[in-house]
Order: sequence, then structure tokens, then C-alpha cells
Amino acid sequence: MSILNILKYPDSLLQTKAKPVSKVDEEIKRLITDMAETMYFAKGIGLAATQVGVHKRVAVLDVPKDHTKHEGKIFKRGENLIALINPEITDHEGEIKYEEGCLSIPGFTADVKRFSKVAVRALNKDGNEMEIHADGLLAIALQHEIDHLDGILFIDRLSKLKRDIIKRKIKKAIESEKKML
Ligand code: GNR
Ligand code: NI
Repeated sequence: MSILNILKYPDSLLQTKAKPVSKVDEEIKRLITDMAETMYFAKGIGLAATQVGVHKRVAVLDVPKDHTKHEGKIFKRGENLIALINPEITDHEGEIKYEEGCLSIPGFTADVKRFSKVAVRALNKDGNEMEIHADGLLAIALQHEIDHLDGILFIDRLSKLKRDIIKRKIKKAIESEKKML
């Protein structure tokens, strides 16, 4: 097991479109294990291979269920772990705006418009086909991770005005970080 380095915006590798996985072999299983460990270490709810510089269509997610609905039971990491290989949105409905963050753009969030429900078809880590029907935060996170595999960040989904404003803020933050060193 290893913790991988997460690429940060404006690293241009984050704009790479990932290639489909042709065979779910030991290398892909190892990648999934390392990505899950990295996601938990970074306290994220999802991670795409693109974010660790591997341009293969692989993502992991662990979206906590609303534990107010599960009284007395606290969310344990690993319980909702999903690994997706070659994920595709096969159906969608509705619209939702949600304040998104990203491990590749730490410290910044913005309201992003997404489908409120999605059906996603993918292979699991055993190479078997599966379909997930999701709403709520899981639906949002699935779309966010599939975007990464297409080289798209949440800031790319904002209006030009909002995107320019957030990009300027990120640039400023990076510059002041550099001065601190
Ligand atoms: O940890 C994450 N939280 C999150 C919150 C709202 C919408 C999307 C996300 S995904 C993000 C982890 C990440 O950057 N995955 O690519
Ligand atoms: Ni992200």
C-alpha cells in the first residue's frame, strides 16, 4: 500500500483525458488499493486516477450515508467504498446545485450544477459489470470523478465570469504561499 501524490491545479496533467482500461489485472487492483488509501489519507469522498497522474479510467468513491438516518451508527471509512473502472453515465435526470470542493484545488469551493440523479455503468475491481443508480451526494461525486477522467475540473463547469474570479483567487493564494517559503 502506498499514499500517492495528488496533482494540484494548475498542473496541466489534470486536463488529460484518461484511456479506457482493457484488462482488470493486478496492476489495476494495486492502483485501486493505493487510490483508496490516498483518498482516506486526504479525507476525500472520491478520487480519480487522473489526480494521481495515472491516465486510466479508474475512480474510487466513499460517500458517507447520512448518518442522522442511521442513529447510533457512525460512518466508518471503507463501508461505502466503490471502485469504478471505465465508468459511463447511461441515464440522468433533474438538476441540482451543490457546493463542490476538490482535492486538486484545496481550499476552494463553488456551486456547481449537476444532474440530480444518474445511472452509471462500470466494471468493479473484479472486472464484473455493474450499474449504480445514485442521487444526492453520491450522484454529484460520480459526475465529479467522471469529469476528472475527461480532464475536466469543477471550475470548468462555472460560468466564464465565476471561473475567471475563482482562477484569479487561486492564483493569488498560490503566489502568497510561494512568498511564505
Ligand atoms: O472530497 C471531495 N468532496 C466533494 C464534495 C463535493 C463535491 C465533490 C467532491 S469530490 C472531492 C474529492 C475529489 O476531489 N475527487 O475528485
Ligand atoms: Ni476532484
